[in-house]
Amino acid sequence: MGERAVVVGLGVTGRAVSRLLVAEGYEVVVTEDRPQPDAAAEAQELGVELLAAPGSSQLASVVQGAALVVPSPGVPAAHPVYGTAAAAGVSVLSEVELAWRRATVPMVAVTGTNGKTTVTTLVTEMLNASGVRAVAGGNIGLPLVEAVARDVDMVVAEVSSFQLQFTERFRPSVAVWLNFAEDHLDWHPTSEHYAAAKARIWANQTDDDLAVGNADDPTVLSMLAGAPARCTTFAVRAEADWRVVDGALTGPAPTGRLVDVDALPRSLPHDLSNSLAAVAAAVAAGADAEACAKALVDFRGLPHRVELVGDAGGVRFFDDSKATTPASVLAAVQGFDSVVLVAGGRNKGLDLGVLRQAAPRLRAVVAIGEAADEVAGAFAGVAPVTVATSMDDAVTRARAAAAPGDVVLLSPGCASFDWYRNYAERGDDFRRAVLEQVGE
Ligand code: UMA
Ligand code: ADP
Repeated sequence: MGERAVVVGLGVTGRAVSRLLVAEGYEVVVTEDRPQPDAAAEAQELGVELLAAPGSSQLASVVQGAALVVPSPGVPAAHPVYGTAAAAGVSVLSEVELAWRRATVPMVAVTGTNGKTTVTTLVTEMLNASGVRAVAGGNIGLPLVEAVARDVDMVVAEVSSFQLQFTERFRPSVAVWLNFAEDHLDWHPTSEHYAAAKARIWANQTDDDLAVGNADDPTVLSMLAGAPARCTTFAVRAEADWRVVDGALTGPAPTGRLVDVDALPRSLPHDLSNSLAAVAAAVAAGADAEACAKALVDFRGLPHRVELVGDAGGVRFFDDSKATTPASVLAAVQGFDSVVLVAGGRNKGLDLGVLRQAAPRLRAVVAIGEAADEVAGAFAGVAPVTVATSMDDAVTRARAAAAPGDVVLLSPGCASFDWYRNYAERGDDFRRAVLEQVGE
């Protein structure tokens, strides 16, 4: 028998890591705190031992003597496995670290509180349009250990704080940190802990690598000052290497003027910020400027991110279900003059009070889910709020409040797990309710 590896969680990551480690000869034990009915059969198929809902002594005995522990991204900092591994002197490594150690091609990595999937997608499209065969992996859906096994020239990795937390040598050639806002306080004990995890994206880089940071964001900028790699900045407001000059996205020489803002399909401040970040990273990774400009002009956005799903009676309906932080809600609301906002869900431990800043653009608010009272509290005295008991009810109430010219925006600022399995299901349900009420 080979060395023992303990994988925590039998989700997308746990399954991919199990397959890799079994193929490499490890004896793999998967612990799963909330086993699904088919977990045992799945474990058998993977060739791993399943430890369902282990108690602390069971956990200690399986971790003791193991070569490594690989937690799934959703396993919070307070989980007993971390203390158990530390006590037993066993290293804890994330899937991102395992993937990095096996990668044979350079990696571009993208982190940030908001915009990761969008920028990862853009960078991948820019590289492919330039003839560099790139694949997007990581938090975007394709596990990174699978992405690095593909026959490509480059891997573009979307990495969350959870995945960066347990890296040791992870060293992307180009590493982008988009922005920082309060998030995931159900996982990280403090905001500082969350920022420190994100900063690990730059920690092991050297002079041969490039760190790309947002000069509009004070947290990112201060961390960039300590990054060991060469640095480049992008910004919409501040001075930066990549910025908007005379109405065009512009890079430092030799790139120069890239594309007119007017030619972009959407140009909210956060769209410009994401576009500049993507082009800065893609050019550094070998993309050509013309292909980058074309990728930006052709980009039609991703589902559930300020996506138009209905238009009737002068009212447009947008699905922004992927907005699970107050910062992303504020970014979306900025794009419209008069909004009926549908917000709420399961709060990730964040201060929803900051949503109040959106009030000047809001006609009304429909609060949903477990956090409905918190949402209502945030807008008390500054915008009319009603509480809905279902998505159908929310759409009915939003339509009643909206006037012609308004936008009804589902931008929850919260996770979806109170009513749904994930944000995509929530967005789909919103679209269904809209189309049922207003017609196709
Ligand atoms: N589990 C335990 N104990 C725990 C916590 C979880 O046993 O304390 C088990 C769960 O019961 C479940 C498994 O672990 O069976 C789930 O693991 P997971 O929640 O880490 O999810 P995966 O299925 O492995 O998916 C993860 C990412 N999930 C999270 O980061 C929470 C996916 O990002 C990612 O696409 C996938 O790996 C492939 O890399 C999703 C996400 O919501 C889309 N990400 C967050 C976001 O985008 O905001 C960060
Ligand atoms: P992530 O992968 O980091 O969750 P996404 O690209 O999926 O990011 O977008 C998530 C949400 O954040 C969407 O609602 C989107 O409109 C919003 N968003 C995207 N980029 C930014 C940004 N730079 N700043 C603030 N919000 C953003």
